[in-house]
Amino acid sequence: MKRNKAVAAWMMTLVVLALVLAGLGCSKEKGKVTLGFSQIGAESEWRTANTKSIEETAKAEGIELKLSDAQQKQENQIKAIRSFIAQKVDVIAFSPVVETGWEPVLREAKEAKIPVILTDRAVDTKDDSLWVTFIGSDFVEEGRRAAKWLVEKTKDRTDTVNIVELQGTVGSAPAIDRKKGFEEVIKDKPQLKIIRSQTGDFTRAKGKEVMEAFLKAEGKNIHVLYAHNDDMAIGAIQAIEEAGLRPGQDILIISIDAVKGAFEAMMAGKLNVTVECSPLLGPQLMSAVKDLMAGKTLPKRIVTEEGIFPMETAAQEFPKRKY
Ligand code: GYE
Repeated sequence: MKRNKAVAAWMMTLVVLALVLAGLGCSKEKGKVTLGFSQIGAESEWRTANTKSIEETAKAEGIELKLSDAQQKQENQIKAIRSFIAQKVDVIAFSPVVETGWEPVLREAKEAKIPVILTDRAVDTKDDSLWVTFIGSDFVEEGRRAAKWLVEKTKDRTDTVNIVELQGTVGSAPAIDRKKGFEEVIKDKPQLKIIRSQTGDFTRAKGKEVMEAFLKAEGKNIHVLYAHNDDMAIGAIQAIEEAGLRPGQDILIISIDAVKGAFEAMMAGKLNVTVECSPLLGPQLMSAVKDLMAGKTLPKRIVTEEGIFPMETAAQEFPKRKY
């Protein structure tokens, strides 16, 4: 009898222990890692693919994502970051629309002891301790790759090659760096000349509008278009066709991103080359978040690997493209 009682007592203890452990498991589930992410907007095919990659990987990794769309406005991003701080998220990540003006809000995050990860675009701050790591592409290198393609393509020409440039968002890292890399390569080639350069804000509509203005001012004088992203190039292609010229032939077109729309334009013979810039940053971001939560130190810079696709390779590469 006594023995039976003792066994029952032991069993009870085990049941209680199991319940407590299960409870602990639940509370861990409730205490899921929370990531506040301030996205720039939905200005391009690239950006849509980037948002999708972040949403899908967060879900797959069991990270609770609070996503906020800033509609291309820095003030909205600052508001979103402040609200993430107030909500006490575990990690903040954001893709800064422009490079400057972030110190005050980043300092607030630091004081709240919330680590900040930069994705896609960099910031220009004196104090590097305000952010943990920057995950994204090397935009200067992308600009260089675009220019090197042009140098090779025009190497037998002796006449002046007039280039018009559609820049990305004013003050943004990719616009500054893609211009810099391109200019660095063409500066030793006096026959390659940028005759007009203006922002098209990374959108199709603006790309078209600005190209129309370039065509009005320069007409057949334009030999090359260098667009800082595919969307602006696609908008410009429309403007060129409406002006009665042949994009890809009368005007050589170089752009950056390598989104599906660019491959379609290349297969139609209207875009000559696109330099790859991958928006699929979700996996690298989520693994950085998990590493941070595990107390690991992250490298200050995580660079995305990418290539370049001339028109001739488009049909073969198109089926493999993921964005
Ligand atoms: O090239 C453009 C997008 O920051 C790399 O932003 C990104 C750029 C991309 O709108 O299409």
